[in-house]
Amino acid sequence: MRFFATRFRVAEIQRRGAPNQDPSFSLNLYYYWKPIVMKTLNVGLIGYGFMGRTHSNGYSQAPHFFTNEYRPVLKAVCARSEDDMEAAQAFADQWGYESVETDWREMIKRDDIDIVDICTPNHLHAEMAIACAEAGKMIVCEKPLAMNSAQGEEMCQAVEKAGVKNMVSYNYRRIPAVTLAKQLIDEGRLGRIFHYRANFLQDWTINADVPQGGAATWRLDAKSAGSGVTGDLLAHCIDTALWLNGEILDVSAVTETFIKERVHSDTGKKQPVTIDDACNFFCHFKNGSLGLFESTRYARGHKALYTFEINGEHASIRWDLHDLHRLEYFDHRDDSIVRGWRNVHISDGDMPYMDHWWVPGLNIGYEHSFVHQVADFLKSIETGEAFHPSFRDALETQKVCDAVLESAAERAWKNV
Ligand code: NAI
Ligand code: SOE
Repeated sequence: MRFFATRFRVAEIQRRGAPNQDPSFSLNLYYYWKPIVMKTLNVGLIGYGFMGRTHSNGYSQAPHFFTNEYRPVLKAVCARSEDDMEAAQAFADQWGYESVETDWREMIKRDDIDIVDICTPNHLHAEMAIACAEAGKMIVCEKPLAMNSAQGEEMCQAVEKAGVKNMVSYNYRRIPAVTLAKQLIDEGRLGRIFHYRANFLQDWTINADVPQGGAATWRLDAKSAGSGVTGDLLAHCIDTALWLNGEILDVSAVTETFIKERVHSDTGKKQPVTIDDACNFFCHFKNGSLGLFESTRYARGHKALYTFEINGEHASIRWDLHDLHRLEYFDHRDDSIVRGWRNVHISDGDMPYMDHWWVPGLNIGYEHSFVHQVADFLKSIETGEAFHPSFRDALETQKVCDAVLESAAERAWKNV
């Protein structure tokens, strides 16, 4: 335990400038300091690839910007085996991990590990998470939760039986503009919702020479990924949709695998491709609205175009990951001559998370969603409140993914 100083901004000035002042002239400079007791929580990371980096950055940055009783300590990072020990050590040196393990089973036995963070390919999530729950560790798990919902259910039961805190990294919820969309919907500004439209478009698998399987392209092999764009990309859209617009009742989907055979990295031979390259689906939400979702890795020119639009009786909102600090908003109740779509720049101190960052007008980006995720997780440990999305929440997304894949396979509507 040690004492740390934390900063508090003088409430009114922190948000929109001093009272009775032009809100565009915001100072955001006034702090006072208050000592609080800090406790440490030791993190053990499995998987030091793309997500291993974003999560490590989240743990490092969160205590700089958010006040929590708990401070994460980067205790251990785990290699796949002795073979990649050197790479894991280099990662540990770069990100400040205190130690390196070569077997995740050994790492989770350690008494000095409190949180295990699973950033490995999808087929490893269940085995690792269930073992962590049995070892009494808190768990951060990357999305999608599991390979399918039966496996996801086992994971939920394991964490619930062990009573361990758990979260799934659906980080897009924690981009301030997306969090603001949630706030606007919950305030009833949109009124009755009629349409939810989302897509996630990429183009990195168009080349038929891209192999499947192996360390770099495990996403193209259903054995390690579970599915293609459905679990990899649409899972994000579904998580956001369930959060913003509620339960999905049924789905009608179509999938396509454009390139039927690819060389497998493990065998060096051409093998049938087992994943969906593209997936479109319609759905009914419980609130009566209709949903339309599209995802592909064959949309030339799009690298990670995640967009959604929601149309309500009174207002509509629209968001685009490529312009993530903006939320577009149209309010039918504005009958002035300058009515129209507003393009709201999410940077002011009274917008979600933004009072923790720089000064009004200055953007934050993708990496900050992971910082927010860590900060909110630590806060939920401190307060004892539930964290969302938990494994149980992520299981709902998994069930929709399963129904989508079944619907496409059977060319029929499927209940979730
Ligand atoms: P990656 O391929 O960059 O990294 C995977 C890591 O897992 C590598 O360090 C590899 O060495 C390690 N690994 C593989 N087998 C292992 C084993 N048996 N024991 C220990 N380590 C092992 O993959 P990436 O992109 O980081 O994806 C990891 C997970 O994160 C996936 O579930 C993926 O769906 C998810 N993801 C989520 C994103 C998000 O937006 N929240 C973005 C990208 C990925
Ligand atoms: C795939 O390219 C990928 O990295 C997904 O795995 C992520 O979940 C998504 O956020 C971005 O794209």
